[in-house]
Formats: sequence, structure tokens, C-alpha cells
Amino acid sequence: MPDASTLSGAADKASLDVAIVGGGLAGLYAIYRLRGMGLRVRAFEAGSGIGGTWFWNRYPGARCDVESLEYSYSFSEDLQQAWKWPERYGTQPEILRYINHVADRFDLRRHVQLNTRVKSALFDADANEWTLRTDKGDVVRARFCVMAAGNLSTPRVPDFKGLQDFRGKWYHSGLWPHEGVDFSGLRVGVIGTGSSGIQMIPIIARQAKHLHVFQRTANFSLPARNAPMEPERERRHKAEYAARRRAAHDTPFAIAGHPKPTRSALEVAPDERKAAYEAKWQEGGSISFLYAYTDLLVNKDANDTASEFVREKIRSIVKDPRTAELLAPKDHPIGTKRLCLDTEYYETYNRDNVTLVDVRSDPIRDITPSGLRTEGGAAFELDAIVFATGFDAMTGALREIDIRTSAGASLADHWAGGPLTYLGLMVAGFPNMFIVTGPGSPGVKTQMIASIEQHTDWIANCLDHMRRQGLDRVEATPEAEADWVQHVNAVADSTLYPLANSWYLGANIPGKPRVFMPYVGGFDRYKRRCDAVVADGYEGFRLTRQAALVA
Ligand code: N01
Repeated sequence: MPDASTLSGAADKASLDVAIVGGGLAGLYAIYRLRGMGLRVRAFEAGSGIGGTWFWNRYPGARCDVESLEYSYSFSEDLQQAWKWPERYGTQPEILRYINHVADRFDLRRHVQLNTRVKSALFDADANEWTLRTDKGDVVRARFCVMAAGNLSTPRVPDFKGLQDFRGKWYHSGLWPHEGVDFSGLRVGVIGTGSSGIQMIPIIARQAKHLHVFQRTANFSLPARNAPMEPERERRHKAEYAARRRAAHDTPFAIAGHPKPTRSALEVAPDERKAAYEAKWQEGGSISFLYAYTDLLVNKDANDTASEFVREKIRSIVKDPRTAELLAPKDHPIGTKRLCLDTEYYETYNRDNVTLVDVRSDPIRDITPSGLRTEGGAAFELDAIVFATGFDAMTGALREIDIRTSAGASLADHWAGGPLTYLGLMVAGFPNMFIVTGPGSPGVKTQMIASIEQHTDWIANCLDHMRRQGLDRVEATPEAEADWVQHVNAVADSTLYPLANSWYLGANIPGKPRVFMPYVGGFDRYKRRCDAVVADGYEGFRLTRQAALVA
């Protein structure tokens, strides 16, 4: 039988029960949960501090677009009662402070090895063990791996010619200098108008001498209506915290408190519909808006009513009609790309020192020593360039690690045509390697921390089951993986999501296979499926005992 308290059966110091890749919200919860089972764990984190996304994305205005009372861990009632969020939406510094508080409160820090990037992971089938190698020369053996490397953690600067000769300074939103950047008096160019660009543009505009925004695709954004936390709201929320967290598990986005819609947008009279959208616009927040009617994400005609409402808002806010028309998205239905939340984004284009440049009709040709130039020959003189150009999402972080097995499989090859997983949790042919909120999981379409906790609890329960049964290998079957991938695609195809060229589809990375990666069937449906799989004896997984290996 395996050792009673560990799953490795080995006692040497270089060997772990579980090696965790990543020291963000997922990696820290995995430490907490798995250490709590008496397992020997260590997390490897490339950054010089913990926090993942919230450690790296320090650009001006970085803030969560899920309300702070929701976007927090639920595993400790004491923690959720004690922590005070000062605003409706947490800023990056506040969220990082919270994460550090959690690490200290639960003594997690000593299990994280910072400044260490995992470069490769090899599964030896005979030894039934993973060997991880890091850029610091560590060789770490572990029975299990938990990949908690993040979905938006591989920043991407487009391959523009001439960047190395640019005389000014340049930045990427996801690699922001810790000391901050003062744009006062500078001519600044921001490339990209996704969530990151939309948050930083109003703030940079207030500092810069002149700001040029280079927009390839207009994005829908709604007012966040951020505000100081109302004491009464906080009190009420905290009084029913546990019940709210449970209720969130029965919703598609893992967020409670938004009444489930009951009617199609096409069932109601135009005036009534407009009034409903107006109320949501005034309330602020994206879930509430997309939850106005049952069919905004599945019926194009229904969606058109909401898309047009927001386009009209943009036209009413932005004074210059040409700029307003450029800012009004027409190439994708609202909500099929991540719906942004902003504070005075559209208003910013009414400033004299802000110019919107359409790089869809006239793309950027190259970066010059003094700025950038478009294909049409327009030249822009810039002192600083900010790339808000996004990430190699969902698969980038795992593809950067050379993941192989002794049977000759490599994850890069297995995923050459797009990511394949079973439940987003495991990959067939890669035993004892779990993924937290990876492709095939609903993670990025939900309140992320709820998904992190649900996935990690599932993994912990699986390991506990194996330990009690004397098992030491778990793998997804190829059939279960194929069925799940087909299901993920079928669900996506029954929605409007595939109509947008989004990072959900890998469309932002030239050459990346165009495969819809997140599961959009909803957190509630996904969790029920995960629970049913367990109830059916881990259906679709093979759990075995490599008996000869166990001392
Ligand atoms: O990245 P994005 P992001 N030339 O990929 C443009 C989360 N997040 O960092 O659409 C010109 O959304 C690109 O144009 P196009 C959230 O999940 C959350 O903003 O490809 N432009 C697009 O406009 C979000 O969805 C929060 O045509 C180029 C932009 O760059 C995800 O992270 C805050 C270009 C990239 O947008 C990613 O958001 C921030 C080129 N060559 C992020 N290449 C909150 O919680 C790319 N672009 C609020």
C-alpha cells in the first residue's frame, strides 16, 4: 500500500506528492487544500512575488471587472468576514494585498519557490512519477502535477518590425514596471482596445501631452459604476455570505444575486426593452446586462437589440461623429468577446489631447525610431508605446513548458490542432497531471476564484479517494477526452460566441488553431457534470495502482 500520509511512497527530500506550477490564486489555493490533506507540496512561481495575474498586470487603472465581494476566496468564513473591500470593484493593488494577506494568514508562502520558471515536465511511466526542471537548475520529482499557470499569463507583443530601434520606452500591460510609469508631458501611443486598453486609456489620457489610441477592433464596454463600498451593502452581503456562495454554484457565471431572466428580448415591446437596458446601464456591470433576457448570447436578433442600445450610447457620448462610429463595434455581437467595464472610456475621446487611429483600415506597418508608421504612410511621433495587445490565452502558459511522457507523447503535439482535455481537468496520455481552469473548463467565463476552488476541490477529492483506495495513477481516457471536446464545441456552436474573433478562439495569435477553448455551458452545468463523474466511479478516468512501484 502507498504510504499512509503521502501519495509518492518515497521519502527523499527532492520528491513531492504534488508539484504545483504557479503561485497565483489557483496555486495558492492548491497549496492550502493539498497541504491540508497532509501532502508534501511545493509551488514554482516565475514572478518575484505571489499573485499571478495581479502581480504582473500593474498598468494604470487595472481593476477586476467582477465585484470584490464576489471575487474572493470562499473557503474560509473567517477570511471572508474579516476582509474589507473598500470599493465595489477591487483595484490591482488591493487584490494583490488581499492575496498576500491570504498567503500569510494561512502560512502558504513557505511552500512557494519564487523566481523559478518550470521549463519542462517529463512523466516516467515506469517510475510513475513526474520530473520537473526549472530555469534555476532544480530537478523536482513528484507523483502528481497541478498546472495552475493561468490563462492570461503569456503576454504577447505583436511582431512589429523596428521595435528594437524605438528610441522611446515601451511597455506591455501584463509586464508592467513595479515602480509605475509617469506619462506626464509625453506623447503616448496605446495599441489595443481590449479590457486592458479600455481601463488604462482614460488614466493615461489625463497624464499624457497627447494620446494616440491605435484601434484595430472596436470593443463593447459598459460603465462599471465603481464606487466606495456601501457599509449596508457589505453588511447584508456578509450576513448571508455562505448562502450566497452556495447559490453562486447554481448559476452559469458562478455569481449570485442576478435574477435569472425569463423572457426573450424579442418578446417585449421596444420601449420596455430599452428601459430594461437603460436600467442595467445605470446599474453598471456586465453580468447584469447580459442577463437582461434569456437569449442575448444565443440569438443574433435578440443580441442586435442590446448591441444597438450600446452603440447608441457610444454615439450619444462621443461628440465627434466619425470617432463615435469607429468606436461603435459592428463586427461581433455584444458579449461574444469579453464585455469590458470602464470608467469614462468613451468620454475620454472628447478630450483635445486624445486621437483615435483606425488601424483596421490602415494597419501598423512598423515601429520607427521615433514612433510608428502605418501601411498608408501616416507617421506618428511617440515618446512611449503601450502594448495592450493581450495574451497567448488558455494554452500559452502550458505550451511554454516542454511537457512529455516516457511513452513519447508531447503536449505540444497532442494540442497541435487545438487543446484537448477531459473536463478541462486532465489530458489523455498525460497521467497524474491536472489543470486548473484550463481549456475545456468554464473558468474564464465565470467568477474565476469560484472555478479555481471548484476545480481544486475536485482534484483534492480525487487524490483523497485514490489514497484511500491504494491507487496511485489517474488518467483521462482518450474516448472521454474526445467526447468532452465534442461537447465543448457543440455547446459553443449553439451560441453566438464563435462569431467573434476573440482570444477564446485563439484568433488573436497568428497561426494559432481556431478552436473555441472555454466551456460555455455554464458553471452550474459543469459542476453537476464533475459531481456526476465522481458519483459514477470517476467515469472517463482510469484509476489504477502501479503496484510494483509502491513500497
Ligand atoms: O487583451 P485582448 P487584454 N495591431 O486580447 C489588439 C482579462 N482582463 O489584455 O481585437 C493592432 O482582449 C486587439 O485587436 P483585435 C479579460 O478576460 C480582465 O485587453 O485582435 N491591434 C485588441 O484590441 C480580457 O478579455 C480585466 O483586432 C492589435 C487588443 O490588442 C483578457 O484579460 C482587465 C494587434 C488585445 O485585447 C485580455 O484582455 C484586463 C496588432 N497587431 C484584462 N494585436 C478585468 O478584470 C492585438 N491587437 C477588468
